[in-house]
Amino acid sequence: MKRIHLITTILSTILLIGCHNGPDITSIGVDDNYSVPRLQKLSLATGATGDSFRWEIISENGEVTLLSEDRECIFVAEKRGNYSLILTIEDGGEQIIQTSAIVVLPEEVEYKAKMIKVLEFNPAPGQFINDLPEYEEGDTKESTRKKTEQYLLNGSMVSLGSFGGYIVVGFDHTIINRKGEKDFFLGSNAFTGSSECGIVSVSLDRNNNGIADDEWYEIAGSEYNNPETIKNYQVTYYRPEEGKTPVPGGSGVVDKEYIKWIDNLGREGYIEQNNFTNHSLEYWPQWSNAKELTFTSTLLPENYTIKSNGQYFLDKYAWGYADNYPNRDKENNSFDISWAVNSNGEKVELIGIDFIKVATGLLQNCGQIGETSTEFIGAEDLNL
Ligand SMILES: [Ca+2]
Ligand SMILES: [Ca+2]
Ligand SMILES: [Ca+2]
Repeated sequence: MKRIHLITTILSTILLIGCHNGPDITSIGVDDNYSVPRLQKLSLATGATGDSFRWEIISENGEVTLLSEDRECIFVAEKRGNYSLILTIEDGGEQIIQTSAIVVLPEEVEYKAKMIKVLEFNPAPGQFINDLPEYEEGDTKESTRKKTEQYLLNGSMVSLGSFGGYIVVGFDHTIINRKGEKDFFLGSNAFTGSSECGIVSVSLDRNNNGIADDEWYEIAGSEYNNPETIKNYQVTYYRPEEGKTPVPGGSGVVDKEYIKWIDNLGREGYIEQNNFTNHSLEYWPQWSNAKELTFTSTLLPENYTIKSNGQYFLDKYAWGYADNYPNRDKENNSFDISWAVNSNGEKVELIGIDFIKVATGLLQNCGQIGETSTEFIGAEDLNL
């Protein structure tokens, strides 16, 4: 049936090209032939006028997939082979059908399943900032980004600091969204009682410029519709004055009024400073001259309880967060691209993704163990 559809389509194309009453087909802007390596994107757009657009791809075995109903279309294939791309334009009752042949080639250099780059490292203040990665005199934002990348490529961990601090990572190929399957894995240092949940977002490099300047889609995890979850939550942190007088707190808390923050709901508070672990006592990113730092993300409800022995227990959320389950639990650290939603909370079906962002999703102090911060140890494509 699908093959018959293809033949019919090709016949209609020939018929329509022979027809001179329809829209101006010279402005379609789509070629007859393309070739592209597998897991690399082909970005197409038509300049033709029309009331509606429909881009469909037909694989060698006749499987038809709708790619787009806009002027633009992104095609990326997991497997090498021959594909037919059908663009159908309706304009004032007329129909144009353009068929392109796409040859998908094997890659020249074998792809890596693991992330290969850090595009951005922008942590919020926290006890492991300046330690993970380690700050050295003269470091800048850019040298810190490179250092962060090196840490992760060597299998070391980095810390995103308090609420909103984030990292953006990329790959040497597009991660395909396999239907009904999880697509990528994120590593962390979570263990039972130490779930420091990070909000995960994904992005497709639609303009194909290698930069994460495209729309972000949040992975709508188990708490996305929890009424206590706050979307578009914004916090500004204020750099502590040099030589500030500490205000001692409880056990292990050196300064309970260390780094002031104000949120977009009119609330304020402090990140406490502690001496529980052998970390730098500087919480502010030392490579930054900024007097204040503002972060926006989704805020999850506080997840700690205090046990009878006084220890803080940071309970896990069900699914869909980074730094939530121990790394050995591969299933619960794996994410389906189809969980992504747009800024209106509507589900989106992405063909694949190029960038992953992880941001600390909690804002809380936990006594002697200090503020909650998401840690990150790399990302991996599960479909390669
Ligand atoms: Ca999937
Ligand atoms: Ca881009
Ligand atoms: Ca952690």
